Amino acid sequence: MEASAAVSRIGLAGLAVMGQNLALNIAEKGFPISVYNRTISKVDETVDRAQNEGQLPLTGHYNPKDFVLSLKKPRSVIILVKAGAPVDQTIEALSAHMEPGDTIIDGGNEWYENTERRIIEAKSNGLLYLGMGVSGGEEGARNGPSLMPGGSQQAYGNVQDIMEKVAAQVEDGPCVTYIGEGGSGNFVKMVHNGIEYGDMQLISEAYDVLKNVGGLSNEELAEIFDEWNRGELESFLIEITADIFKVKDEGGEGELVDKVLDKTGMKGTGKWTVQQAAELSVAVPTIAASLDGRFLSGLKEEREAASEVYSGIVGVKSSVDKKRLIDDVRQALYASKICSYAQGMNLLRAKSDEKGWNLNFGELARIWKGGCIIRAVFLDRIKIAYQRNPNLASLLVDPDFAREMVQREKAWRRVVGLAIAAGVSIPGMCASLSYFDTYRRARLPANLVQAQRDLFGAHTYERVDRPGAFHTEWTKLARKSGSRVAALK
Ligand code: NBP
Repeated sequence: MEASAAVSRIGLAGLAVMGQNLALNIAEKGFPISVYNRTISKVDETVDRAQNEGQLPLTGHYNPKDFVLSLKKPRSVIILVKAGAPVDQTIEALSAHMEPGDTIIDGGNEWYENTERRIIEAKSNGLLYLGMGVSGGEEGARNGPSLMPGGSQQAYGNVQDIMEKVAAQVEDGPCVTYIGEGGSGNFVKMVHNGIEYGDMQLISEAYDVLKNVGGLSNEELAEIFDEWNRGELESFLIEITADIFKVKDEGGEGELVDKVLDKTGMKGTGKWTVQQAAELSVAVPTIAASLDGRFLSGLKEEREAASEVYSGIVGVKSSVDKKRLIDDVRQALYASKICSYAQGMNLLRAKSDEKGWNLNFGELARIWKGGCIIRAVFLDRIKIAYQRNPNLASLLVDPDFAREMVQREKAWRRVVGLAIAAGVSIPGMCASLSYFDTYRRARLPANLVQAQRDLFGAHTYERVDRPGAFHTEWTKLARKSGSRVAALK
């Protein structure tokens, strides 16, 4: 075990799934690293792995002091522990041994306001701080994640060379960029996760329609998803979905996917995304539908009871042309996905405006092209859309995406119509289609809502034909004209 010689370029504290793999990745890229974990068996485990995976330059430490003193100055320490209080406790333990100019980098899925608080606390001790979103799970951490560092730009400068080597690499560079000040890195990662919820929900709906309206087998589904992964939908989530359909149940008949309980877990970043959207008055109906989908999936016993109550409802079964349905679902999935990304990007824009983060949306799309769970070929098109117009009001009005929406609109409506008639719930696709139809219409029935508000609350309304705020005695006038109508009869 290394004693206190300052040999390592960087340190990492917190050696669960993410920390262990990121530490090995950093070591493999040639940066000597020190590691530490509260429970010391994980230190030994990581050191063993470093030996077994190629004698990597990684040294383990059993206490915060030795760990911190083993780092070259200015010191940079990545923390990868459970978000919340464990991060505060880890910072306290480590910062006791750190000096002004040293940096703390929290790589967890942290609430952005916690990061903003810690930036201020760190500053009062002369320390620099980064809140860095890390996406890609275990595999990404080991072989190349997407990294979203926000906070002190000086701190980023100290580790930029490491991060650029460690991140996933795509044709237009490493999947990392300095995101912005404050908690922007955590906020961007949170919205990334919200978009991920939306993608997973939409894919599960495509599966539901193909299976329960189209009657496709798991074998056919595997083939279709493999095929989709060679076209515009090419992405990590489509690829792994194809793989899932191929796995047989080793403990019984058929495929394993049919034996998995239909109850989705979650850790909270999707919920935060929807809460933030509500705070900022930004519509994110597809992401919200995916969150609701997870809530409802949790009511397994209630749903089973309700299915008995409504056992008579079988939906309208019509004969479907399988080939056409498959192609329609592909188009519906793509169009729904564009709406979901438009919502996520607009949420980021609203927060960026509020906080003055000056987020670069094209760069965000670029660093999501590799390493992370939502990595997809389609992100390149989002990058290009924002490069073409950084002030784009919505992806839906980018000329290329608008053309694609028009091309897919009919197929999308056919899928939604068929699913609704058959009684197959597709909340994400419906939410996306309604979002699209609402956004593209110059006139909405909001005139009636305004009139109602003015009638019962004197909230006033604006007119389409002249400026100003107006109030009308709706009830009085209605009664008067009502009696006039009666008199005419
Ligand atoms: P976990 O979120 O499961 O946390 C386990 C780690 O936290 C262990 O190292 C544990 O130490 C440490 N820890 C806890 Br719990 N309480 C502590 C305390 N009071 N003081 C010091 N250490 C404490 O680990 P993870 O799944 O690797 O995730 C790490 C972070 O990365 C989280 O914020 C997570 O949300 C985020 N993330 C995870 C993934 C993923 O796929 N898992 C993906 C992207 C981001 P111990 O060993 O002593 O108990």
